[in-house]
Amino acid sequence: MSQQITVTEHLLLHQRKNPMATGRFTRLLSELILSAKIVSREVNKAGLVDVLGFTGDVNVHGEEVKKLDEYANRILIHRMSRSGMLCAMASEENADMIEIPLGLPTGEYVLIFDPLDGSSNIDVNVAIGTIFSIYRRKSPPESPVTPEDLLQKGSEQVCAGYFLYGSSTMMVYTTGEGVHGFTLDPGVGEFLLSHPDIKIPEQGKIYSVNEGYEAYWDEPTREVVRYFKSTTNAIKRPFSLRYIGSLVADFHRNMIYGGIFMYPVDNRTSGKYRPKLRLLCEASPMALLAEQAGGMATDGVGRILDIEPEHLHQRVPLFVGSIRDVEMVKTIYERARKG
Ligand code: P6P
Repeated sequence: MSQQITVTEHLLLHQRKNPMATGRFTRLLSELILSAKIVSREVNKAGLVDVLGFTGDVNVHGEEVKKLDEYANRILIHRMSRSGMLCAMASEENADMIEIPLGLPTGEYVLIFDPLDGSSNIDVNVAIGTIFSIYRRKSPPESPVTPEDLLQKGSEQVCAGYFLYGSSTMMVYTTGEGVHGFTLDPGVGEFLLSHPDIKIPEQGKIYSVNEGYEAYWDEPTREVVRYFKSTTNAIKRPFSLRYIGSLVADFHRNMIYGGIFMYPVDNRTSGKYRPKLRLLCEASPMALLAEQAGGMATDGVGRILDIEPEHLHQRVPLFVGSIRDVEMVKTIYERARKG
């Protein structure tokens, strides 16, 4: 019989190995897992109940909020507020920091999340996901939470991961000791260890970028993408293009198969070159996972995990995946900067 290890058992194992780890962190992740199970249940029947479609509201980024987005956000805020482990939260769907309601117990952690990333795919049954990032607060306990508690660089994360609502529901996470994947067994309602110690192949064969925006890219970005389509690249043949339009799904594929996911700056919305993906709730957690799995993540210049956030919804360019491919991207941009 295969060794069925649940996330909780895996966490306890981690806790025993890391004397600094406390049961409080395990409790925090257990609450997050319960939230994801509730979201997964709704995502898996989205086609059956009136959860589809737009709420008519827009989020802080001016994007239409679909009911499932809103539902997932509400579930996470409600449950995690009651975990007793957090002093504050931030969500991709909320403009400002989310405080823990008065009267509820608080703790030393900060949770930042994208409740349902890839939501534009909800109505067409394409895999979507929840991305999470956990920090320790910087300010003294019992004192008011400060912006610095949330605006921490990615290398300060104590945990990062995602839930992928696809052909099966998966949880992939790291606490700095490798990356481990669990698959939900709906029969018993447990996430069971299915992908221990995930490692991204050093050299990929897949590139993932929205080629439809080529007209809006700067020349160095066009050169980067040409590299992956050429016959003179590291594998001496064009990479395969795979683009789902759901970061968690594209990223997860590259974690398993290898490859590079790219979201460069483009000038399609304002005439100025701007990034789209958010640093705190998308790029930083994915960057920690990638590095822990032997990969790399850059904004085209430096390490994503070294970026000091200036505001909650800061956006960055993201190139993440197989280390050789990401290093080539940095080389091409550096060559362009030197002229
Ligand atoms: P585009 C989803 O909205 C998201 O934030 C990521 O999940 C995804 O990788 C990206 O945007 C897709 O953006 O502009 O290609 O549709």
